[in-house]
Amino acid sequence: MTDATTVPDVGPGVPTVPDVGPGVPTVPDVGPGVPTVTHWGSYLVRAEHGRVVALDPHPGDPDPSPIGGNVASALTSPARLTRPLVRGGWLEHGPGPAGVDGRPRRGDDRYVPVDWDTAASLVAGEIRRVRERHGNRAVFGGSYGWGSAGRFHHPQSQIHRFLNLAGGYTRSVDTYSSAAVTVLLRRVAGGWQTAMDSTPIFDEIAEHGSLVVAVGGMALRNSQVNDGGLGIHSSPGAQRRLRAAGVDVVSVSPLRTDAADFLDATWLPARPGTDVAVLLGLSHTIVEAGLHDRDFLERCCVGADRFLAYLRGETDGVVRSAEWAAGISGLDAGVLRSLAHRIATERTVISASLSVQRADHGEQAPWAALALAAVSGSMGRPGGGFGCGLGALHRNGMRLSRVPVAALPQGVDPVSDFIPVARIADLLLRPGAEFDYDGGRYTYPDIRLVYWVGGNPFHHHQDLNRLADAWQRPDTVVVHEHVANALARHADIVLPAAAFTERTDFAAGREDPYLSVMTAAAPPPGDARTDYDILAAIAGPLGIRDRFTEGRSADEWVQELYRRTVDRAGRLGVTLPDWPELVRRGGVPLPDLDRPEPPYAALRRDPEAHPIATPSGRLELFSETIDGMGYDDCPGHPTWLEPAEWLGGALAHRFPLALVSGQPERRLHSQFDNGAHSRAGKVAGREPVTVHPVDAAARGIADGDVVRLWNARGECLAGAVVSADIRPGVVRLSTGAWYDPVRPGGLDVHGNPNVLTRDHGTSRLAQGPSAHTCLVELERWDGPLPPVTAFDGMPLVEPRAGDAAPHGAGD
Ligand SMILES: Nc1nc2c(c(=O)[nH]1)N[C@H]1C(S)=C(S)[C@@H](COP(=O)(O)OP(=O)(O)OC[C@H]3O[C@@H](n4cnc5c(=O)[nH]c(N)nc54)[C@H](O)[C@@H]3O)O[C@H]1N2
Ligand SMILES: Nc1nc2c(c(=O)[nH]1)N[C@H]1C(S)=C(S)[C@@H](COP(=O)(O)OP(=O)(O)OC[C@H]3O[C@@H](n4cnc5c(=O)[nH]c(N)nc54)[C@H](O)[C@@H]3O)O[C@H]1N2
Ligand SMILES: [Mo]
Repeated sequence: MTDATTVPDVGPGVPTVPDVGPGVPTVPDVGPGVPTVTHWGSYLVRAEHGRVVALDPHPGDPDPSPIGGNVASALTSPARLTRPLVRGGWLEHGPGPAGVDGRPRRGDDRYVPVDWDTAASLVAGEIRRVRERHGNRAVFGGSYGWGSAGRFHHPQSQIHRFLNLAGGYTRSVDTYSSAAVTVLLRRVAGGWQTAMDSTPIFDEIAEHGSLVVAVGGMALRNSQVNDGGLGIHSSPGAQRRLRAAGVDVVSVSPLRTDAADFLDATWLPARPGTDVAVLLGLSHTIVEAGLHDRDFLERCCVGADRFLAYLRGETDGVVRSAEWAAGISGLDAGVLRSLAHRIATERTVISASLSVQRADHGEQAPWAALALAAVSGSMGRPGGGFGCGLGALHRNGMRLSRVPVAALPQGVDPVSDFIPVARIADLLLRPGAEFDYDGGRYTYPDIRLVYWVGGNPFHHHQDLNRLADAWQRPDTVVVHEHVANALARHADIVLPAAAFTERTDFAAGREDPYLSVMTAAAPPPGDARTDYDILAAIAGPLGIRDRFTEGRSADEWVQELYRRTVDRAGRLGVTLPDWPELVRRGGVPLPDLDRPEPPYAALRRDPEAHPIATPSGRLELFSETIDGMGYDDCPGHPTWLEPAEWLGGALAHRFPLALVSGQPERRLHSQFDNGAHSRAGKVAGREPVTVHPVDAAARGIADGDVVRLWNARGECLAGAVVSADIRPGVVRLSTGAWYDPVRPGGLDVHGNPNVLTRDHGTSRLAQGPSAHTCLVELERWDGPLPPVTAFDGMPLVEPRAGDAAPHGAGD
């Protein structure tokens, strides 16, 4: 049964040729298809016999992402969810903690198909039971994750709107991407947006700049991706222009491939986790030579005196010199000294990627980078200054559209409880315990119901074995998913969600400003429905259907949100076509509107007239506010604090390799890992792990071998790629391989790095995730090879001969 509102009505007149404006081919040399937008680019979707068969790149995209090659194969694979499922143990025993009192564990159980009426009334009944017995704060609807592009079908907006109407929920704040730097910048630099608005774009750097120091690199593979949608991939071209203009790039990173080949970057492979020392050493060298920007430090910053005293060792006798930094980072002191001289004498961007703050004391690296930029003389000048995650996503370094695009209103959450996003396992394991966050002290509520739509904690969270234990605690876990991934396999009620190729919507690629329609290309398979239709069905028995839908079908909502977008754009003097015309054209470019002066440039020009949103109105190199919180893991100025695990620490004797687990080249996070393009990158069917030849030889490992990585938290298999493009002593295993343990808590046979990473907040300030602080050991795996079962689909309860169908089953 397919719900009527999700049957695509692409209608006559839907163009297969998007109008992308002058300068690009108007006739695609690909087969017919309907336009869509993903987080990794725009495509034309081709379908045959009601099934998506291919995503062809947007004809105007000069550097299309091959990630689109995952979609068709993944959505038609055996892992695709096509009917509602309920976990056997939950059906048999009812709601309650799993893995105790003879109840099977979540993640180690089988599933029973049910019909939609049964599924919807089970979910509605649980929401009612939990809120009546325990209050709405016992519902966790954090639901962190990327979901898919689309202004209306955005899964987070859908679930948050629904749960707010259902009385509220405990939510999560900040992101896995940037928690530490976001909370820090709010306190010391006027906030994330202010820093982003002050980060020069590549073309300005090409025009005015001469040096980019990219701490954590700016991997081209990461600029394939943009949150919310992407028009065409214009970042690679902009990075090429930067190089052609003669700008030099220095990449401080354990991986050579963290800067594009064509940038010809100088590679400084520091030990992971030592960036703060490197940045302090550079600042000290500049100050010692008297080359620091006294004027900017005095007029536009507060606390420079405290920071400089720390650099000089006036408080503790430790001089943060280039030699000191070299001893910690493994870089050469002479190289650091000459780099410092260039930074102080040339127009420079000091960029901190997001990876360096996804680490123990992750607040310190971006703060030290900001301080170096303030010292350097380039802050607030064209083509220079602080680079907030330059190149980490497609938009970072590109000009963003300022045309406002409407979103689905989420309403207001009547519940005040929240967690910092990466404290999910603590929340479930320690109800009633207190936690610190950004100067406040809060309590974890007792969660009974977890409801997840459009994110994958069994991908994104650290220490998955700990999460899997924590996940047994609630009474009920409800999940909407496309596919039988580890999240679905750890849920009680699994509701099959339509994918973006199966629903109509619109989205805007904000970086190469382009607003596009997303036309449904195929109906959802089997009983799959849009998240909206699923939630509307559950809203019925809860008595909130009318308020949830406001009487609109999905397609009516899409057109309403587009109408609001047209209105908002009109108020800025921008005329957008009406919906039928947008559909006819496929998409429209958005014009570039006037921009205010970058906030740090305005600050430099006149700090009295243009203060930033800090207590002092200035950049804070010493923050009285943070200092006043009294956190020993986040002092009042940028400080080198030894990470809990690093190559210079005691644990390195037992686990001598640093693990970096950054973003995967062949997919977005865990999405479509079962797709063709992602699978083509596996080695012996496992996620590839990059190992330096010296480390491989010492362990008898050859390219292509299956290896085992382990530490005290967990173990996994992976496929060795032996390469000199990595610093010796470091291994790299990207995120996103679907978690596939042989038994609960046991060996993950597929290569998910999060069985190894640590689940600790960056500090009490931001409580961000600290995945990059991780030591491991490695060996060749000579044992029998356990098969990868991650892509096989949901384990179903086999109906025994003579059994009646389970209650409500049948399609
Ligand atoms: N070790 C380590 N871990 C990390 C990181 C790291 O660097 N190292 N990086 C972190 C970062 S930066 C991030 S942002 C997170 C990402 O973590 P997530 O955003 O949670 O990862 P995704 O795999 O994108 O999860 C999205 C899920 O939503 C599902 N989905 C997509 N569209 C829809 C939809 O329309 N409806 C429904 N119901 N479901 C949908 C997909 O199938 C997928 O399972 O990971 C974090 N984890
Ligand atoms: N293809 C693809 N692109 C993506 C994504 C994806 O899933 N796939 N995800 C997107 C998302 S959600 C985000 S938030 C951004 C993330 O953007 P980033 O956080 O910048 O990206 P990462 O890949 O996590 O890390 C970049 C590099 O940092 C290096 N690194 C790790 N630890 C250290 C360290 O201690 N010091 C230094 N100097 N370097 C270190 C690693 O070599 C790694 O390759 O990427 C986005 N881009
Ligand atoms: Mo992210």
